[in-house]
Amino acid sequence: MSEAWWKKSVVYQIYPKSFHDTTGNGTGDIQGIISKLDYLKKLGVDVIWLTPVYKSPQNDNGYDISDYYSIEPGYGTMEDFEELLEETHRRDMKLIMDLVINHTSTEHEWFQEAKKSKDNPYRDFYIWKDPVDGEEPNNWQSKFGGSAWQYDEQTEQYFLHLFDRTQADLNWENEKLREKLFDMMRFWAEKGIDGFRLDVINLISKDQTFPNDDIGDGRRFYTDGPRIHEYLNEMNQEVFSKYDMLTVGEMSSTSLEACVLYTQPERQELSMTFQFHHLKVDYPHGEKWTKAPFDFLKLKKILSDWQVGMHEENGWNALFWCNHDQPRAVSRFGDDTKLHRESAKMLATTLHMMKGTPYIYQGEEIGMTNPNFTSIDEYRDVESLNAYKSLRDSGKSEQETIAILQQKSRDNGRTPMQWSNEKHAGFTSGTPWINVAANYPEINVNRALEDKNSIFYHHQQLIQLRKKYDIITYGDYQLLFEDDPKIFAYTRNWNGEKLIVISNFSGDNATVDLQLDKKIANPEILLSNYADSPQSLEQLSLRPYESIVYHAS
Ligand code: TEU
Repeated sequence: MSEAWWKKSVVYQIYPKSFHDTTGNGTGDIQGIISKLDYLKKLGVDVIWLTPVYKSPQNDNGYDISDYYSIEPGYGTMEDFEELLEETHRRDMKLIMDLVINHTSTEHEWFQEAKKSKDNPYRDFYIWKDPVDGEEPNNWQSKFGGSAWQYDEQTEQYFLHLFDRTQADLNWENEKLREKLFDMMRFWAEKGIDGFRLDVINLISKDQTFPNDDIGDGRRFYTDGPRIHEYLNEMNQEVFSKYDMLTVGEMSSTSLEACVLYTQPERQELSMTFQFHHLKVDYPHGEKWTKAPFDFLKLKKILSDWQVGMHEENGWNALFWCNHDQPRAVSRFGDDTKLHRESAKMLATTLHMMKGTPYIYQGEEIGMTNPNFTSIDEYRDVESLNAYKSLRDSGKSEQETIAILQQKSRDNGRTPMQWSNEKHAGFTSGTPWINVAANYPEINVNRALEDKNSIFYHHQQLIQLRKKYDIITYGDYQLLFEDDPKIFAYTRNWNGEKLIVISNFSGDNATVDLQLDKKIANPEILLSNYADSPQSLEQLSLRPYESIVYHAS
């Protein structure tokens, strides 16, 4: 097996529902993805991550799977999927599937069986508890709001759902269930896919005493839970180790210590992990549903702690600003109006020059922005609709509530891909399932491809640099100017080479002196987002969102 090819890869995430529609029904499909593979090849990405395309009632856009072995008809057929896999491989790219095995849809046949009676053979595939004093078994909260328990009238027990009430948590303590899941994973591996993105995989092992949480919402009793490393190691032995795979775990509310353990190669668990702490720097006191600026010093500290911590312990980070659960990075950390191009490029550079495997979320490569929907009727996401209701119930005005959703809703990242300036941005000939952002005449793929200074070509260059300079993959990481309120700067060192990455995260000028510590002789500029960036590191003056990569050896 080849040595960790995924360390040198860049991954592109596709949210099929919003990527490209070829049937005119308003939702994207697999043929739509196939028709854009040449575009992805041109960008230069190595791997495609497909968010769930399995059969699903779509209450959570496919994260509620009702059949792991078939393709959601709205997206196409198994033949379409096989064609996609083949066409991806033909272009020397790889494909990883999203796998949701913390829970299934309540429409899954296992659940349909399980709810029939307490002695049904599938009952124990899920987590059922008796009421306590006529109420929920404990106070654990669903991540989408409300109790994590749903009462079943017929069998007079509650079942656990950490997400929507139609997403029932699986009982990983049950060995038979684990075997079934590993069988299913081998089915996809045998088809020739190149890996898995494992949805909220660090939540699968729950504290079996299911205690009440006096100080929180219950997450400390199932996050990185008691048997998690054992389960992942078993999954690795049963599935991953038999193939040459990229496996990335989505880790909810995890810790650096846990992610080191998940990714150290000798432990044989996963290739890499997503952590989310850097995307909570605009959640004051941990509260997501409030409008707030982001804390820049905290952002630098979190990303840097993970860079250093994973490097020192030989773990591996997945690097990302965006995904289908997050607002658009350029709207969140940059400037999505006047300095759109500069700030989008700056964000990309800052992330892609770090140690780890970078992920680009569809549309990020052209600087897609939040859509700023003005009415609740434009929102689709179950989490946003729940939040809207509870914010309004708590007394917030309509206007305040919409302002919060405009900043925080997951729908910000789910608007249709902007391909052209045609109607609906060339996404569909029908009516899109969610509105297209109004700025598509300016921000679209066609325009980006025609402009050699576009955000698209900047991403292309970043990917090419990764291929050319091993230091990007292997170098260490050191943060500079930790307390500077505008500058994010770091160095990477490897084999006598040095990279210096310096980014102005503000819309003002900013000055730093990189020669303060030691002289760096004749650095060359590998990449910048301004045409004429300064060569000298002494008294470096950066323009708004200017971002430069220097290389010295
Ligand atoms: O998300 C897990 C998760 O915990 C979040 O990122 C979630 O969106 C956030 O907590 C809400 O505030 C994964 C998927 O990426 C997401 O789309 C699914 O809805 C979720 O799991 C359930 O499967």
